[in-house]
Amino acid sequence: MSYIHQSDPELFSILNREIAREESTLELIASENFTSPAILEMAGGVMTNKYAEGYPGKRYYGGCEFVDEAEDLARDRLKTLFNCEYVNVQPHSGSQANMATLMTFLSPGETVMGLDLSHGGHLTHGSPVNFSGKLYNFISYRVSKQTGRVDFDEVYQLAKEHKPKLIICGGSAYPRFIEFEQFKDIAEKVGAYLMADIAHPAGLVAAGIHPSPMPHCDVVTSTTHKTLRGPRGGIIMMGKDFENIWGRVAPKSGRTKNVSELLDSTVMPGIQGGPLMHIIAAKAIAFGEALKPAFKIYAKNVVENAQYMAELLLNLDYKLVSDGTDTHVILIDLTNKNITGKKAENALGLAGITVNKNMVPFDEKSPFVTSGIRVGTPAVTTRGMGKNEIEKIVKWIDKSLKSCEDELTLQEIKSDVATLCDAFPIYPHLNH
Ligand code: DSN
Repeated sequence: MSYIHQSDPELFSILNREIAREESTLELIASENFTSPAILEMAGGVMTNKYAEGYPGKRYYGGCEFVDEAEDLARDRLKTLFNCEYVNVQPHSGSQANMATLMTFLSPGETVMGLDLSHGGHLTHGSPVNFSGKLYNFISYRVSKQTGRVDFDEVYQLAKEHKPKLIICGGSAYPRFIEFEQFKDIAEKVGAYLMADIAHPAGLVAAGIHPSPMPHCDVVTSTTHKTLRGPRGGIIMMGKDFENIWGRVAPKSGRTKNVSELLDSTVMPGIQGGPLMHIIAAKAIAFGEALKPAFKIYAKNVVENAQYMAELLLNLDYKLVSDGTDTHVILIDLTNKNITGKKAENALGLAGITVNKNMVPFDEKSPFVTSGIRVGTPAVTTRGMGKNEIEKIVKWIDKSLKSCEDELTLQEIKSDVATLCDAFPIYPHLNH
């Protein structure tokens, strides 16, 4: 008998409807995934009760001996996973990880470069409605209209002109490998720090399928819940010789700190208080899972599924930004199909296929309408789906978009989707 059922039937019903939704629909949002039952259990466990401001061995509260062990394990595993020497596993989210990093390396008003949100970047890479765009002087670079890939001529021109103190590479809707080496070359030429946000491909990096940022970037941030398949959260990492950049990050006042101490103190007490110890322990489980050989196979399957999906979509005359993908992300420009991203998201939702509308580079529509949708394969691959299922999914996507006004057809597809999903259960132990 569920405790929630007994104490709060209203929330029990909501929870069960969400379980049923996740089980019976196809999750194609590129940033979502399904954690293992072990991660779910830890994230819902008693460590949520513990206050542990500070870091292992240096807390402001008593009773931290066991959460210290969990955080130490998370840190050690993360260092092994990404081959890095500094990690901070406390950021509550990717945005917090980015905020702490920007606040460590920059003073308000300083110049930074990041990929334009409408070209695949992220809110925290300088959007004017976000803290990043409000606190810093962000200069956005874009992708090339011809290739859909970062326009490095433009990046270099802008970097020479604006002399940023830091350049961010990475984003949320960039289907190709992040070109760390090319960014490093430009950052070095203009004397900028290089920060990579690998929130999207982190699991692929961990598995060695995507190049690693560590040899090229001064600092790396990520989330833990996308391709990395952990609980919802953020992390910050630095590679091997990070203390060499100390001196360039001197705080304006206060006692001298090296860059790792500065990053730690920007996370806590700078922007956060008590860490989410249940989530940090769940991150430790996720990093342990990602270190196992099975995770490499999973990550390889994610990319193979995405590349097969891209090939099938191209055969059906869908226009893909950059003409394909190296990763788990496909960005579909629907302009030639005469349907907006908003309408496509709605139609696919009615057919049991969850995606998000997304701006495409040089989009003429607003972010609330958009000309595209972003799809991704991490979640369906976690369910065990492969090429056969990808073929069905692409046919359903195409049929749904062609029948976007025909509710009956969308209902029929939804029922076929549910039948397929039944054969690939996610959490058989959960009631719904
Ligand atoms: N919202 C995330 C995504 O969907 O990619 C990025 O933070």
